[in-house]
Amino acid sequence: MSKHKLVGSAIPNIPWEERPAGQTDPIWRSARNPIIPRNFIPQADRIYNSAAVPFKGGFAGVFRVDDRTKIYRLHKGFSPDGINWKIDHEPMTFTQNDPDVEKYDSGYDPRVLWLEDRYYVTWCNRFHGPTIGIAYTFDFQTFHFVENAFLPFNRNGVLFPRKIGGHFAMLSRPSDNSHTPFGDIFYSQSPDLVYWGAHRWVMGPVRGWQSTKIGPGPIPIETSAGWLMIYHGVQGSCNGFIYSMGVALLDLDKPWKVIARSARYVMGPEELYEVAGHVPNVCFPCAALADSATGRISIYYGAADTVVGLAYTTLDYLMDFME
Ligand code: BMA
Repeated sequence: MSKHKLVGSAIPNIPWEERPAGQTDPIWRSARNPIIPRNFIPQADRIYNSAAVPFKGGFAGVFRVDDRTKIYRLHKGFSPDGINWKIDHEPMTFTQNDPDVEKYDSGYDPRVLWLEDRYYVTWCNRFHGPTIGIAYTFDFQTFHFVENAFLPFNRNGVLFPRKIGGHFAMLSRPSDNSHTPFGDIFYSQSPDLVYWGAHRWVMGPVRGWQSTKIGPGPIPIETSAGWLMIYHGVQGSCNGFIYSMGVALLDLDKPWKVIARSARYVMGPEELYEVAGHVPNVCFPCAALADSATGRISIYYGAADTVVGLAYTTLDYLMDFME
């Protein structure tokens, strides 16, 4: 019986593996990791920071695929169980009729969610530098481009799964045009997903594993106590950045108010496929499925900018970790 309550739908077929005996960490990895290897589809150089959502009794996903020109694009995929995927060999396309907005030709780090009456995809889009693209779909076949949410430069645009105070709501991480050596999480709201404002500061780096920059990860998970935000925290080293996962609890009505935050990382790069690859030492979470019936949470994360991993936890483990 879980102590804390998830708000939202039950996902009876959520991917799940029991916590290994003797495990003391709040999150444990799938024994089948990496669930998507780097060369899973032809011409892929690597497949990593990717997102999944329940769809038609199974799951749909949007995957970051860097091809053998080393250009990153989004590909859709489908799975009956969230673990075994079929990923389209061709990149996704978006309707986009305004000639004054750059047409989608590449993108990365997608997030995907169900909001009110349709699915939305947000991702890091090209518009004179990185910013947040927004598109919607009803069927995961046709994707309608809405707008770029912000001026460049911004990354990690993460929508909330319902309106807050009557507005669409988004977390993001303003950045620079390169491997940004700074970064705080901000909150913004919009009446229509086109015009964004009323920006609020949520939280910034803290000494240790999250001392260089932080960024929102999966779609925030609604609980009776607040929004559960899984995020990434970055620490610099003489050999580059180290990306770990953290967790925080945000106020339900004013999500820029942080109720609790983990002092330690909940999961850091440790396994070989996380510490070795195209970019070593990266665990980059982009999606979480949460089953309100059991409190189970399954997290999809990119490992070493090379492969996709799956990890498991429960609402209680994460809440206890912060308390
Ligand atoms: C960030 C993004 C992510 C990537 C991470 C680690 O700036 O580019 O896509 O996973 O760096 O390289």
